[in-house]
Amino acid sequence: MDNIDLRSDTVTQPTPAMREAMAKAQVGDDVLGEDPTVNRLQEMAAARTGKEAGLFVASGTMGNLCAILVHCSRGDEAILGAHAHTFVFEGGGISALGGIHSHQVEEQPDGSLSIEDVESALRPDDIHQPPTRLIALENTHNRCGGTFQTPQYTRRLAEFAKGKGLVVHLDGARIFNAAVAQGVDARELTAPVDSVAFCLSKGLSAPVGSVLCGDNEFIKKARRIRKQVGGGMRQAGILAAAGIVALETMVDRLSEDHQRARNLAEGLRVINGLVLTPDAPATNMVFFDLADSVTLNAHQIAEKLKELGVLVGTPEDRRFRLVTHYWINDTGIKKTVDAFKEILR
Ligand code: TLP
Repeated sequence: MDNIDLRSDTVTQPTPAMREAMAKAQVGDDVLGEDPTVNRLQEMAAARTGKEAGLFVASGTMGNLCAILVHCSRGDEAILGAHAHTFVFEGGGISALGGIHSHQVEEQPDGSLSIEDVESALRPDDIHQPPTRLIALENTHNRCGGTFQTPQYTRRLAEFAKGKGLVVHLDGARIFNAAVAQGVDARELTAPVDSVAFCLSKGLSAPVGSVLCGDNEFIKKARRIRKQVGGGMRQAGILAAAGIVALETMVDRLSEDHQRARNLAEGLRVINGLVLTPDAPATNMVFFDLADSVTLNAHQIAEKLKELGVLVGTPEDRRFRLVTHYWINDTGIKKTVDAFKEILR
């Protein structure tokens, strides 16, 4: 029996259509800019984000790293959410490789950074302090619960940043989840910012890769940095081909994952011992906690779930994260709820 794997949408396997496109992909040396499939994916990505150009990178982490290294010099300060993926889960790459100082601002419940909080984090023109250069957003916001921010907020924040001479980078790993959940075009969430990195290998199910998008000048510099960090790939069209199928066929269906996440939350909410917030999940992530009355911790419960064929994420000792995606169907949702019921009964 195949496991029901809700640990992340990163576990998604390529679809048969992707495998076919990969097998047939026309390729060339992408370091020389000669891979027609990579070039096509980059053009599509730029069009879908309302940017001049795109750059295919190996991962979301590499996309964020290249972007922030382009925007900031050594000693500059980047304002990041205190729970931002770039701050918590990217190995401190911007500091290790770019000497970039980071300044944390606590997120609002929807994952946004309030403009007031950002304003009070700005550094004065004082030789003792690192100069503020960049604000990074994350949409959807992973650790805030897969929450999304609106086009209106994104525009306001970007206008504020512009007025202060700052740039905005968006970690849009799941930007299409954010767009589909709100019924807006992704461009409305990406056009206001200076750069955006989105992932092909999460809910869109491609096996590898992200695309970093921005203006021509930015992408030219990002290409150089991608090479410096060892991300210049050669016949990468094999991978980009799956990314094209992902963009063409996997975006609109994300609403199915969001519906299943709501169904999953509904099923889990009524189980004694699990504590879910009253709000329905915003996109494809369901976070919840264990009630004090439960003696097992989340890791022990995860082990028992595994024996029943259900894999879940345990970001904290008493906290779970379950992520729906293309390979999770209604039966999987039901089996997951039943497995929790059996363990907690
Ligand atoms: N997130 C992964 C893990 O690293 C936690 C996951 O399972 O959710 N930005 C955001 C918002 C992300 O959630 C992730 C991956 C990344 C960037 C990094 O992407 P990759 O893994 O491609 O480097």
